[in-house]
Amino acid sequence: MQELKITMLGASGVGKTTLLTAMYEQFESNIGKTNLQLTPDDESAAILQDRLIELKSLLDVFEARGRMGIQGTEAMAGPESLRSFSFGLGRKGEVPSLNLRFYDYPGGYHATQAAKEEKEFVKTILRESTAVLIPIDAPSLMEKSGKFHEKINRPQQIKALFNAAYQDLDSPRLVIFAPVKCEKYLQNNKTAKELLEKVKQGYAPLVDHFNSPSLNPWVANVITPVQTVGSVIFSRMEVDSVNNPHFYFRKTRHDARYSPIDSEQPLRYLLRFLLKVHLESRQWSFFNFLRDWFELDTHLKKAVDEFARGCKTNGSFAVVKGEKWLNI
Ligand SMILES: Nc1nc2c(ncn2[C@@H]2O[C@H](COP(=O)(O)OP(=O)(O)OP(=O)(O)O)[C@@H](O)[C@H]2O)c(=O)[nH]1
Ligand SMILES: [Mg+2]
Repeated sequence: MQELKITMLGASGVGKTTLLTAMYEQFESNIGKTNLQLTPDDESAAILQDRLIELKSLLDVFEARGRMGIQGTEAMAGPESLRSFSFGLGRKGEVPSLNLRFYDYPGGYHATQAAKEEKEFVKTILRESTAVLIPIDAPSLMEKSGKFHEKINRPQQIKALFNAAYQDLDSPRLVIFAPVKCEKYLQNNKTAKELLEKVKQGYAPLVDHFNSPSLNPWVANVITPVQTVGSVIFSRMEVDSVNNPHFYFRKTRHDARYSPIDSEQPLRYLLRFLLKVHLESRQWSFFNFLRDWFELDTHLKKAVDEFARGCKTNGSFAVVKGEKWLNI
């Protein structure tokens, strides 16, 4: 089966694994309403299901501690042993015809002190991925005038990675900024717009880089906030004696349940992008698989089109650049 790679990109603790888990959970309920079907392989399902149980149970113990904690991602035997998560995508009731492989690595891999092979690993998957999903810790960006944005989200490290990985690009790529832990800011339109502006400001050097002559033709960049928990909102930040921020959250209600919102939006944008790339019908070897995928099955193409038309563009959602790769 043809395969497409997607990488989660971000510093340790920003929420890569939590976002992937929320996406997994919502694929079922949301994509299920369409004529598409996304089926995880057994091992991916087992691991994500464990993360999901962990997330849900954390919500129960949450009130006592005011914060949640799921395990950081680890690869015991080095990058090569790292798990990826695979989902078959196809028409409902049919054998999946395309494989989406998500890479979720430990954020420490691109920290200054990371081993060379770890840094190389991230660079390679970044280069090979059709789409990149960057979870952004929203409170760091929004609270105390964004004072902790650099420290928590590491935008400069991310820019350096793109610098190294996106050289001599000759086909399109999709970069998705996904603010998470953002429930508080999406309660009204004013703060939602503010979040949008802060994301643009906080990643302006990276977007400038995407606008450079060699990358500008190829990079599409969107912002899709995802409420990965839904029922937990930021309440306050404390800064300790060594200037490390600690974030405290609260449940919206005592009996609030895990209820992620918009976690299928990145996938809608990805499919929209794939459809558009296909419609351009230029011959990029990187996208050869699309021809078979779409052309052999017009019903699938229609289903993708319908799903892709559900991309949100209001509030904090926006296409930052590369609109031409998303106009369908
Ligand atoms: N309140 C709240 N906490 C979150 C949210 N997303 C993640 N967290 C918490 O933030 C912490 C880090 O999340 P992870 O998903 O493990 O982060 P990661 O980017 O995978 O981190 P590494 O695996 O170390 O690279 C966990 O303790 C989560 O429970 C969110 O949307 N809301
Ligand atoms: Mg992780």
